[in-house]
Amino acid sequence: MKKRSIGLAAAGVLLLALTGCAAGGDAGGTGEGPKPLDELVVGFSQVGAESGWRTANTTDIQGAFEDAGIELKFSDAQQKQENQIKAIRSYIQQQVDVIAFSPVVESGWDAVLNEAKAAGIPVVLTDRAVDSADDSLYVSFLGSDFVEEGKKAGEWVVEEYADADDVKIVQLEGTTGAAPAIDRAEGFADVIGADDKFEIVASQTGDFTRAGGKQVTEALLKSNPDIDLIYAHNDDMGLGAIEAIEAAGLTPGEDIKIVTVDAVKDGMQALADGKINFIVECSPLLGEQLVEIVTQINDGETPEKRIVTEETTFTQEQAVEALPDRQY
Ligand code: GYE
Repeated sequence: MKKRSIGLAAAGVLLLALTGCAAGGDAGGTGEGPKPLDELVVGFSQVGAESGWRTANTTDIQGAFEDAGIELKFSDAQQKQENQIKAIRSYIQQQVDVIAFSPVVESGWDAVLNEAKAAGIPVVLTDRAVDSADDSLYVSFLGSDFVEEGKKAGEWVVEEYADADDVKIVQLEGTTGAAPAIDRAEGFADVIGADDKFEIVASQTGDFTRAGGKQVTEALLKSNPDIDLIYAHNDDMGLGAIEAIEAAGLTPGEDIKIVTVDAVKDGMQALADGKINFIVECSPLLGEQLVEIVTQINDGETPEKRIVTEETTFTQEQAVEALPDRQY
């Protein structure tokens, strides 16, 4: 009898050691072995509702978790980093199984991510990157290659203006400090920088919003009436620019050409209508892949560190064709 209880105790210690090891050893383990999906809880901190892309992204993520039968706690940070930090801290306090978030800006996450790590809660980055030097602070980063998107926009511009001698460009930047704003500017500059006939005469943030794009374009048209092209880091700012161009008595898509990124429905409609000239796609449909990452973590597997979203580009003709089947 005595012998047997010692045996059980030893087995218990062994089990504790094993599960303890899983929890501490890799940030990807929930530490307790797989839970039934309906017992899993994921906390998601969204950037805000600044654009059509963001709304589609939220709908897709919420839908995917509902379909999978996994509870998703959701909070909208209204484009403020402090709100995201608060949300993440509250998810840590609630001891959720996984935290996912789309960081509004790249910098300033180390402290809160270290708190999540210390609590043994794996973190998944969706859509946007952080610039932390310590990549053990997150398990996986799921999203687009924004530098590549900027390059695709630049390549179209180089081809479109192959015969021009002098091209004046206005850039409408996304949220200052956000990965897609930094990277889309970089990729674009890399490509057009090869030829000095391209000049970015002004570059200002419109915060990824329609109102921001409109306001900045209105002001910039006054100081730069002879611009040839607007490169907007997302469709919404391009749509705002269209309003400003029309209000100035000019024809968007002709007098001033427009290139954007995203390819959400309103953007695609404007492209099909000839008001935008080219769109680089950025897919907001990350929900299913995020569910898969969460499931892998729950199963004790290690998800891929970087998962790049597949995307294409659209000309005006391609937009006319694609529009009827566009989901978002
Ligand atoms: O392009 C823009 C949104 O982070 C990829 O954020 C996302 C960007 C998207 O507001 O419309």
